[in-house]
Amino acid sequence: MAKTIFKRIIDREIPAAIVYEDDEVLAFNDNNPQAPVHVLVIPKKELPSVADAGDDDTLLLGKLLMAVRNIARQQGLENGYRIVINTGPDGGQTVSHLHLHLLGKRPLHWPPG
Ligand code: DGP
Repeated sequence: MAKTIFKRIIDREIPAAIVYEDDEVLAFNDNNPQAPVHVLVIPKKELPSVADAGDDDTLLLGKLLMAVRNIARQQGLENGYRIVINTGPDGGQTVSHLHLHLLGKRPLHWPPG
């Protein structure tokens, strides 16, 4: 199966503006930002979506959320932010590698479209 664009970023085959990295998590700026801060936080593990997560991914999912918290602090989002996980076609997911959107530095409307 062909690599996703995010796997290619993990493998450093294409560039990205990386803001955080550890053994299991990578975070980089979205290339089509919807807010002044728009970071994508992904597992290095090739997990297509939350819908594909298994019980053995519980700790990883927690690490992704804690990475978002730390990056939000690093990015100065004291006034709040939004975390979005688009999942599947109806969820608007376009890249089949789990990713958390971290959006901030502007007021965000609700409900989303
Ligand atoms: P989603 O619709 O939830 O699957 O969001 C995918 C996001 O990925 C979208 O906001 C644009 C971003 N994106 C797609 N390709 C690239 C890329 O090559 N580099 C970066 N930095 N972001 C990408």
